[in-house]
Amino acid sequence: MKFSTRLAAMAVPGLVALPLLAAPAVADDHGTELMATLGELNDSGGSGTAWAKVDGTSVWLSVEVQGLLDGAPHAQHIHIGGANSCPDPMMEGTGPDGAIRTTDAADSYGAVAVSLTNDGGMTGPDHALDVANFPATGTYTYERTIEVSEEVAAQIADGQGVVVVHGVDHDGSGAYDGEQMSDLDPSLPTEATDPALCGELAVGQMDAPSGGVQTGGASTEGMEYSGFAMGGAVLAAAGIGGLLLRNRRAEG
Ligand SMILES: [Cu+2]
Repeated sequence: MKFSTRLAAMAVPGLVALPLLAAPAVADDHGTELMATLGELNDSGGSGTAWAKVDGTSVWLSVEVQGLLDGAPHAQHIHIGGANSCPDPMMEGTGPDGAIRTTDAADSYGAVAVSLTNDGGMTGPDHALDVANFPATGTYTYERTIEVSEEVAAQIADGQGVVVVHGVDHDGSGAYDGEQMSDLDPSLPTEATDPALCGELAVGQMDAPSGGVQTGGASTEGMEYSGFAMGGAVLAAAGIGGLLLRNRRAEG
C-alpha cells in the first residue's frame, strides 16, 4: 500500500494518521475505482448510483436503482463517446412531448460500449437490447464482473464511461406502450428504450490524493474527487495532512 506507507513516512501526528490509514477501504493496489450518481432523465422518477472497478480487462460493476417503472425491463449500459457526459435533462428530444430518446443524446454519451446484462457472455453493444436479460423491476441492485476489451477498459478507467439506464413510462400507463416506436429497435415502443437515468463514471483513484498531499491538498488532481463520497473524505483528510505539513515546513 504505497499510498499509506508514504503518508506514514511523513510522520504527521497520530490524530491525522488514523483517517489516512483508513484509505485502503476505498481502493487497494489493484484497479481503478469509479462512481456515478445517476440523475433523472425524462422525468423518469428514478434515481440511483453506480460503482465500477477496472482491474485489467475485468470491470466489476454495481448499480443501485430506485423508482423506475416496475415490472418492465430496464436496459442498462456503459456508453462511451460523444462528450462522455450526460445530456441536459431539459434538452428537447424527438420523443413524446419532446422526450429525450436514446439517439437524441448520442452527442453527449456516445454509443453503447458495454451491456450490463444479467447473465451470460452477452455484454457487448450487440446485446444492448436483449430486453429479457436486464433487470425488470423499478428498484433493483445489480452486481456483475464483465470482461471487456483493453480499449474499453482503458476508456472506463480514464473516466469516459457513462452509465445509462433505459425505460420510461412517459404516459404513466404502467407499461411500455404508446404509438411512437423506439429509435433503436422499431419493434419496441420508444418508452422501452428512452433513457431514464444517466451518470458519468468519475475516477476515485488513490494515486491522486497522495499528489494532493504533496502539493498542499488543494491541487487540481483533487478535483477528480468531486462526487466521489468516500474519496472526498480521504481528500479532506489529505487536506488536513497537507496543512500540517505546510505548518511543519513553516516551522522548520
Ligand atoms: Cu444505453
